[in-house]
Amino acid sequence: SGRTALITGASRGIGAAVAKRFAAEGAHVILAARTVGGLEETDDAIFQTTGRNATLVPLDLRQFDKIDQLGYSIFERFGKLDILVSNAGVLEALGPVAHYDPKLWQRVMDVNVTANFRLIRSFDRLLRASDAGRAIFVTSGAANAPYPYWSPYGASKAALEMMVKTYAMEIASSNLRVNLVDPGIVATKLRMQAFPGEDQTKLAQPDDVAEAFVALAEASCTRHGEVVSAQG
Ligand code: NJP
Repeated sequence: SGRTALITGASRGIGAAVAKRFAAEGAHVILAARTVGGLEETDDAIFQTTGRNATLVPLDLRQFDKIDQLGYSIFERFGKLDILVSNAGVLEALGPVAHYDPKLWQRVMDVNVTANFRLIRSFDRLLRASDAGRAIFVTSGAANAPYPYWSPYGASKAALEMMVKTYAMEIASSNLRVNLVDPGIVATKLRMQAFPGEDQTKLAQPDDVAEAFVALAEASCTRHGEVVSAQG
């Protein structure tokens, strides 16, 4: 409570659920995504339960200089960042590697890998300025097992995991704790894109996986450089 948390991909799905949980725990939440309407929906839900508003940041994470600008504005307003939840991610179309659309490939890499690098680069100092900084990234089982037609997604999450684990080692002596969450299968737009006919009511819902993020953000949490499964 009383902490400031930036959550990317907070316009819907897992990011929206995590933002609501953090706000309910007393954090001031900064919500980033492209879709203004989605950010406003998340903010409305937060206001309903807490009587407080979030800070909304409409932003395309592929515009990397906007990430730097967000870092500057958070520095100017808060002087530090306590919690980063880098949740935004894309799957794009499924298809065989040999025929995959290079534009879509680049989009997946930009959002799932390079934007995360730029977030680390822009927010490292701000997170270390917190007494108990926490950075949480979102990976996938696809980082560790090849699924036919999922190559850019799997490759991007594997790259993300290696980058984040490397970062965790480099900053091990600081107060900042860095981890990844593997959410498992969750009923969201991304999941629906991959499995259009699926009955999403039978799946875990975004609210069900938010607890893992809350646990990793606790000031008492000592986990570092780990991949934590949100569904056990
Ligand atoms: O997906 P979805 P999830 N700039 O599509 C945002 C991982 N995961 O909640 O920009 C800024 O509902 C987008 O916002 P908008 C997955 O890889 C999931 O399932 O408005 N933001 C939206 O808020 C991802 O890392 C499952 O379109 C951008 C959010 O990202 C994380 O969970 C399984 C953006 C995506 O919401 C959340 O995904 C798994 C951009 N350029 C891992 N592009 C699962 N659902 O089963 C996208 O293993 N966003």
